[in-house]
Amino acid sequence: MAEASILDIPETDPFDAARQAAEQIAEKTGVAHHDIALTLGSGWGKAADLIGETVATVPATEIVGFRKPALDGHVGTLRSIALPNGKHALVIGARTHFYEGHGVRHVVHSVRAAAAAGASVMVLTNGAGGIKPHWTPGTPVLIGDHINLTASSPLEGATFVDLTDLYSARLRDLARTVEPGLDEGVYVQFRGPHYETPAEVQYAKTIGGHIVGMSTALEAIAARQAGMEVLGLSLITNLAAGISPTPLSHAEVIGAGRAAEPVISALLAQIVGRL
Ligand code: 8IG
Repeated sequence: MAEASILDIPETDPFDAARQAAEQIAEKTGVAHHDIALTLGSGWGKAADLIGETVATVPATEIVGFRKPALDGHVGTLRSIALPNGKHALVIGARTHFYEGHGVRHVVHSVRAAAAAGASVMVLTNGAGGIKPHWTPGTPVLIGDHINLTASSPLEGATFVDLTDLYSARLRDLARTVEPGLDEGVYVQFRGPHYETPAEVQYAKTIGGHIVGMSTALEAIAARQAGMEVLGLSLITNLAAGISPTPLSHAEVIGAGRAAEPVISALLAQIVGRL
């Protein structure tokens, strides 16, 4: 049985918990203010080693509201990295997925903690399925917009947040100054953890989607609520179900991520250098 967390307590204000987490992050990293934050999903992890000098690494479980990672043997960490341009980046290596069933507060806690730690830019990366057949596994794609099919929201109560330009056009343009050929698509978040049926992928395509995933839309909404500018990047690790004639395999997804990792991590590091 998983341990309860402060975020499970109904009376808890999730923003209070995020502020407490930010204080602990400042204390444990020795860095009072982080300028940007990055969540590194499947395939993107190596970027942390390339963007600058790691000042401190903190096990996420030492910070209020963060959970033990779902996969055994993985230690989720928060890393404070000094960038060559003098800014400080907080790298979140501990993502809680909606499909884990701990509730959406847990899903977005790291984003809120990053905002409370000072970050004004949130870089969200993921591994995802591609609906465009020419996106071969290993292709990085900018997220231009999203469709949230989780039937959930990180916002509680009558909190109306504008999501026009949720995925900052300015930051997408900036990413293209590094890699002019970067393609762009609409990210469709499903709950998972099962992959889609081919019919669901056709549905996602029909409603305007190009990328299918299980993580980023809810986090992006919370980032926007917190006033951050969002840059979203998907690594296409597989063609979505039914787009390719072969069934999806988790091992192949992981393999494609590993193979692409050096290239896309270098790309991300260059982008971060210009943020
Ligand atoms: I990696 O094909 C990865 N994550 N929903 N569908 C969804 N999430 C994914 C997929 C996919 N591949």
